[in-house]
Amino acid sequence: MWDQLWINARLATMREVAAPYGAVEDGALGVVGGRIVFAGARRDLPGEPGALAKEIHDARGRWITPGLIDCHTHLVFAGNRADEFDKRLNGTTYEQIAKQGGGILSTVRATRAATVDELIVQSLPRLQSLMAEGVTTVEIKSGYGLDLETECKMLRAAKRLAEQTGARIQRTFLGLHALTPEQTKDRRATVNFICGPLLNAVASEHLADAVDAFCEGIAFTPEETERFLIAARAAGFKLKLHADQLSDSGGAALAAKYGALSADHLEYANETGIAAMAEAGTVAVLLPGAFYALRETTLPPIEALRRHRVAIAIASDCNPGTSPARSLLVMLSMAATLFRLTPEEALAGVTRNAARALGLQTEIGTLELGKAAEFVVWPIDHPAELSYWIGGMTPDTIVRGGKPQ
Ligand code: DI6
Ligand code: FE
Repeated sequence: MWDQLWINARLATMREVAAPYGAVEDGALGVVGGRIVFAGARRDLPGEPGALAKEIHDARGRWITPGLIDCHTHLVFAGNRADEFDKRLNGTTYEQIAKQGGGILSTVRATRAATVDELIVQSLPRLQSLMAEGVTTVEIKSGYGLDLETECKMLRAAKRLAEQTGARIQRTFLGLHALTPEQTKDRRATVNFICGPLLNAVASEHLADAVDAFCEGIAFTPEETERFLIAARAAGFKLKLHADQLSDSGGAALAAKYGALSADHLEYANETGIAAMAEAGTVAVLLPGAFYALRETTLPPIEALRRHRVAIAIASDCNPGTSPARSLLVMLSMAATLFRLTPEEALAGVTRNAARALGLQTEIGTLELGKAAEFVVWPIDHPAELSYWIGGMTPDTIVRGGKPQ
């Protein structure tokens, strides 16, 4: 006997098949022990529902999608930068704020001063906002410590958030994010410390699944980034990269060269880098929240990504500076309206392709036999409604670990 059987559902399986959204009308979903044991047409069930499962759930014709995946967030941090937001809108420039010690470094000071419990208390509402919209998997980066103690504290906080909420959380060590004024005095020594003792501490305590770096003119050079990626790959980490966000630094090609799971932002990526990503199977993670908040005018090269058949994912980039976003559904709306993705591309961007951007495509991202039973029942008549409405969509039911929440 199966644990649960969902019937009268319209399944947006998000599998790469001929039907848009991998849709199955009059579908059924069977669950045993938190795994999907059937996902398909009701007529193909191996028996009568009542004889198949202990619990029958009638989806009453509503759409069911895979659990949503936010594959790029910085949601663990202390304090916020609303004051800087206010100053900027009253005429102070980013540069002036940075000179006053603002920007990332003000979040670093607050995060260093916070205990792990305080970090959890402040980060929990941001995670809960995402989860309330059907997000079942969240990637969380470090990067506001810039020292061993605080980087590890952030990653421990992320682990405790997973234990506390039941969310599936992937942790990423963002080892190259920014430098304190002290560290800029000897960049080489700082990068050596990050590529050695700090990376080894994160690896030995199994505090992260992947690493990431901010390869950008205002952050780290391609050479520094490459040294970090080589060291991280040798330590067994999966690789991700903030690439070509504000300028063409060759980040897309660098990510592809080292077989990174994803290259993220990509507003200024060139065609050579995109072709290399296609060759390497590197996913393009687009971050409309940062594009919107920075009032960026250069769109990511969507047509080139389509032409080279690079998988496109969408994420919130939830962070206190360039993307204080707490809604993945609003990101879907922005991906469609600002980046002109189709609603199906946008939904694939937070399901199938987001799973690939985390290296979890065998576990989550589509409604398929053997995958984790993480899915969402929506009060919608068409899957396009998930990017049509500008936020405010509340799921009917969210299933995590096979259990309806
Ligand atoms: N790119 C960004 O836009 C954020 N980090 C990064 O690598 C900025 C984070 C912040 O402003 O706090
Ligand atoms: Fe980011």
